Amino acid sequence: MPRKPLPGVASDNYSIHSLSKKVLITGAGGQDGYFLVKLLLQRGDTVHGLLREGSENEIGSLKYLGEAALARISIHRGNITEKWFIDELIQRELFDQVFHLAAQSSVAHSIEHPRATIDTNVLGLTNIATSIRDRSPKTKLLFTGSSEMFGNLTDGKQSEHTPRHPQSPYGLTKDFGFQLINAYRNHYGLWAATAILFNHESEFRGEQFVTKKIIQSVARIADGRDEVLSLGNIYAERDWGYAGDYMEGVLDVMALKRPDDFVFATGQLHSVKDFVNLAFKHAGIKPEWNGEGLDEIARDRSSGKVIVKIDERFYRPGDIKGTCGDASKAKQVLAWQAHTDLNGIIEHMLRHEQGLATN
Ligand code: GDR
Repeated sequence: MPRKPLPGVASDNYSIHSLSKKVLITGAGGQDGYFLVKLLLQRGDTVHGLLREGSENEIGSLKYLGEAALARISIHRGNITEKWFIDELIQRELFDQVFHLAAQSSVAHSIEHPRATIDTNVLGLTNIATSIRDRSPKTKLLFTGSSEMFGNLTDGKQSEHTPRHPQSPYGLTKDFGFQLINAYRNHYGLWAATAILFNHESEFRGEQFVTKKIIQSVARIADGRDEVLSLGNIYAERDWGYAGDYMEGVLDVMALKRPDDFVFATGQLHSVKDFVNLAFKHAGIKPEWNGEGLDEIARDRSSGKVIVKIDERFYRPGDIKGTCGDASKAKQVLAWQAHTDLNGIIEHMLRHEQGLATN
């Protein structure tokens, strides 16, 4: 299917996606992989997915695509930290486009395991970019960066020009990636771009992230089960968007003739507590909050049961207090916008969770 012409894009920097492309998605089994693979298959591309070695029967979120779609994907298994493996794959397949999504993506995990995070995120990207440079220089490379590279929100929203002050090992690896992509673009002429993604959620979100954790508990509480949702800093604020919207933006970046970096965000700031309240509201439960700090709790107003408590173990050293993105460049150049607001995100997530429970 040909891509829509984009109203805001200067025509000399936009290539109509009329010919089928041969595309590799690393980390295809994750949340973002699901949406990206779906969009690429709809476009008629030849899709290759790279999944982590060692989980041979696991295809992650791809299982939700269904049999017919799955039959159209070529799955490769391997480790992005193995240079020989990446070299061989890139040289043999000569992809038109590589979307590098594979990463250790949990900030909390990166604090506990900085070395493993650096291995996967830094070595992995370096291997892929260097293999493309040396063995398939016409391949376009898109790296999914992160708002974590900015660190805390100071004044104004964070854009492509905001100074970067990463706080976590994960944020440092994403800052490294952003700079490496720039260096390879400027020094070696590679088509290489970073999509700087703010928090993006969906029904396929991993359980280690706060939104999924909240939705799973809310669904169980709504189902009448005895459950208390334990959280860390509920006053942390994030700019939460819908992963499906962000992957559409990522495709728009890849369609540009000249590479460039773009922020994808909603520009709306909400606290973890706001998310909790909204999720309960969607499930028909009214939380009543009392107490402060580690003693803060929420009770179900109708049953009186404690449904939320604070647990020190979920606090992070150096947590980012707030991030909020300015996606006006993506709006202007790519005619991109986030269609799904926080209510829409919660609806998608809760419906999926409640559906799983009844299956
Ligand atoms: P984040 O996402 O670190 O922003 O990174 P996460 O959902 O893990 O945390 C968001 C905020 O919630 C607070 N929080 C908790 N977080 C978790 N996971 N579990 C809890 O119990 C809890 N209680 C409070 C956190 O302290 C934090 O402030 C995400 C990832 O997707 C990255 O890969 C991505 O790059 C960035 O978003 C943009």
